[in-house]
Amino acid sequence: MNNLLVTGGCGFIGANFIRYLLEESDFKGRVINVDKLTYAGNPLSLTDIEKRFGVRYVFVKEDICERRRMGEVLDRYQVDSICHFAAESHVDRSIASPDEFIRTNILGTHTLLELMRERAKTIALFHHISTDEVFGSLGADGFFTEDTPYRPNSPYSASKAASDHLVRAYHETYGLPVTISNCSNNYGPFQFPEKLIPLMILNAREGKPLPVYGDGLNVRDWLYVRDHCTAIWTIMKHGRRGSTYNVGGRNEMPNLEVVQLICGMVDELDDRLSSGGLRKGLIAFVKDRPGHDRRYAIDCSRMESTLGWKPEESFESGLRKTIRWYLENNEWVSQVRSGAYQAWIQAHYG
Ligand code: NAD
Ligand code: TDX
Repeated sequence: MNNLLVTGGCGFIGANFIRYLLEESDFKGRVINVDKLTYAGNPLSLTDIEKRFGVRYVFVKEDICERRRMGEVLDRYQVDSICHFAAESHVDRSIASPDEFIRTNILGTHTLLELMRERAKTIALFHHISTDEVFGSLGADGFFTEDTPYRPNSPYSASKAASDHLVRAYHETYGLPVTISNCSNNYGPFQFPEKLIPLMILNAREGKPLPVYGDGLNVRDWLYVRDHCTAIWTIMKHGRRGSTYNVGGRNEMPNLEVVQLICGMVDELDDRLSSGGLRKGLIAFVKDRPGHDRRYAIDCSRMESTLGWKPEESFESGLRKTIRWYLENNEWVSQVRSGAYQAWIQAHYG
């Protein structure tokens, strides 16, 4: 892997992955980051990387659905491996307007696979980043394994499921060297504050209401983003081509408990509210998300037993690091919350 194309590298996980690759891993090559810079893409997440890593980091603003121009990028930079993050990623947005999810997540992935098929001799790996949401919702017991049948419930998860199927099919039909990972909910630095954890941290800091959907008892498994990055790199290096791997944090928790933990930590790390009250008084139960999956839980024993990977961060330590990061990075926060995000919030929530 000398010239690695990372799609969606200005998003949350992609930016963390590029940082991990260049700053911490044994990767010695060049990263070519292709990102369309939607509302969720923020080059500010990588400005220091651009300065510090010079020729080892290239940024190209491009849409993965643009087949001709993406082909030129692959050829110009002699891309020999691909790690594919680019996607529309927020479930609530997919419910409000699914079109871009179908376009980027399905057609965009298909475009990349076709370009790789044309360059089968030069591109040695396509790693596809997917989600546990493709498996649908669990009851009180059990875990998703790599063999759990797909049963996506939102336009987002249906679009990710379709992309997973395409990647697998291109391996079976054309023999393309692919790997797929399905991971649980990530959290950590650089996450756009529409997702539960950063939204709650920032609202709590600012004394704004903390909107908990439904009864707050929906369960998610939380994976610290750096643990996800080590898992991806391990799969890319050692994963069996044609295989899928479930990646989870072994940190299941109901949403309400997550929000209460955040309230307690923000009370501890930041000044008290001007009213002197505790942040958990800001919790507000709001109308539930349509089709809201009740519980996700990942069995990541394939990662552990065949690749020797396991998550390092506990939820308590990861959450504390994440809260500190959001409290200390005001410039990033104010930039990503301006413009398009605000316009969407206004249009969506009134
Ligand atoms: P994100 O929304 O933060 O970032 C997505 C990035 O993709 C943005 O930088 C955006 O500009 C870019 N992008 C969108 N459309 C594009 C297009 N047409 N062409 C080029 N770039 C485009 O998402 P994330 O949370 O970093 O998620 C990354 C991947 O991981 C996604 O595939 C997502 O489905 C998957 N995933 C995320 C989570 C999570 O908890 N965040 C969990 C499981 C799987
Ligand atoms: O304001 C909120 N209140 C609330 O109760 C928000 C934004 C969310 N929630 C709930 C809904 C979910 O049960 O919190 C849980 C987490 O919600 P999100 O952060 O929107 O994540 P989720 O829908 O679980 O999906 C995430 O994990 C899997 C990512 O957004 C996906 O890209 C990924 O595939």
